[in-house]
Amino acid sequence: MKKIIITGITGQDGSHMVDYLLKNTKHQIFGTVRRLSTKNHENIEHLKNIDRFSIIDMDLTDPHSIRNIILDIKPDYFINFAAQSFVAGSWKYPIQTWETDANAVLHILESIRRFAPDCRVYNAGSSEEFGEVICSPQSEEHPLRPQSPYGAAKCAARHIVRVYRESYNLFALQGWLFNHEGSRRGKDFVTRKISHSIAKLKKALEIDEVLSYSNPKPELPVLYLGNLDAQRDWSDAEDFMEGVWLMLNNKEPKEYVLASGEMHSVRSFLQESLKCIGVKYKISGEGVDEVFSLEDGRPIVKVSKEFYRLAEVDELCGDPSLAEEELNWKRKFNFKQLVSKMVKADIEELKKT
Ligand code: NAP
Ligand code: F7E
Repeated sequence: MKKIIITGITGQDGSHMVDYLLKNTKHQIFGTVRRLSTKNHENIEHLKNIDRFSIIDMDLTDPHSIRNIILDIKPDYFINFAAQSFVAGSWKYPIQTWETDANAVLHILESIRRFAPDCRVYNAGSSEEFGEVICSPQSEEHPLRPQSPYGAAKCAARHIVRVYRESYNLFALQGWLFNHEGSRRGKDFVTRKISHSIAKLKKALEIDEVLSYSNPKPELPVLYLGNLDAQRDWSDAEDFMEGVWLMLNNKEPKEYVLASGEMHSVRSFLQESLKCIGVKYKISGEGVDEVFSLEDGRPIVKVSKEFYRLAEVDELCGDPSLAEEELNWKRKFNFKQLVSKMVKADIEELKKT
């Protein structure tokens, strides 16, 4: 039985990776969490009392805690999903972003080199490393031109992973993953922010119908968003876990792009979500004055400057053809299926409250 350490299991990818590996391998899995004042274990609640799975403590900002888990467990695989992953937050917390997304990767590599040199290491890379792109779609050959402290930290991690791979012959790699989403996504990220708000709107409209006699009609919850014209290459998070595992079990430590190859705007994600609940709306105004309202005039979506970025990456669109050809990696969900899956999951979640 091999031993796998996965960091960041309270987050989206870490929790899905635990599920994927429990289902598709017989290995022993150790998932790391850090201490928070208030526990946030919703994504791993279902994993209690599973023999092959244990939770261990590790904080990326404490090199001793990284060293100790590697020394104690001597893993065969180390999958590092833990990070300060919110791009917008990386301007507010640049040092913390650098500590967790760049420096911690060096601490991981140093401990792996010394205490578990045969371990296969995956570090989570990002399309944000391509940043201000020079051509589209972006393949593995595209230069690194990050536009945020987050993107720059992921680039630094990429370089140190390569240096350790080449200097010490480690099986260490960092895939380029474009945006991937789902019902375990944090609610600050735009897709989940939308799907959760649309589910809340549906619930409010159901109550509204019961109170149809009330005059004036009650206000509805308003969703505030930033740049509606921003575009991303969005996929389903569960589809990507298989791609990461295929990279880790390849014959050589080669780095691949995982993406859908399609771009969609925040506006189209929003409109597709509204379609899922069958609500009729009209749009007025432009830019920061744009408003989505019901036919009776009540606003449901407004734009706020608060959610605009200091620098936007305009044209991230990945080319997954190398991963499809060489790893035989396939996606199951397209854009419309992803939106519908997320909105449905949030509607179900709200029914429980
Ligand atoms: P996520 O949901 O934000 O999860 C991040 C995880 O990192 C959480 O479990 C968090 O723990 C943990 N973490 C943060 N700071 C830590 C620290 N100092 N010590 C230990 N753990 C810490 O992110 P995700 O979407 O799953 O992404 C996984 C990885 O892929 C990240 O490295 C991200 O940058 C990268 N990535 C994601 C995407 C995407 O579209 N999802 C695309 C490209 C790359 P807490 O719960 O305690 O905060
Ligand atoms: O923003 C626009 C915003 O925060 C997507 C992380 O997983 O993927 C993720 O980073 C777009 C941006 O994700 C709002 O300006 C508009 O253009 O959901 P996001 P992200 O920045 O793409 C990459 C690949 C990672 O590596 C990261 O870890 O949506 N946008 N209005 C908004 N964004 C947010 N958050 N909130 C808004 O209200």
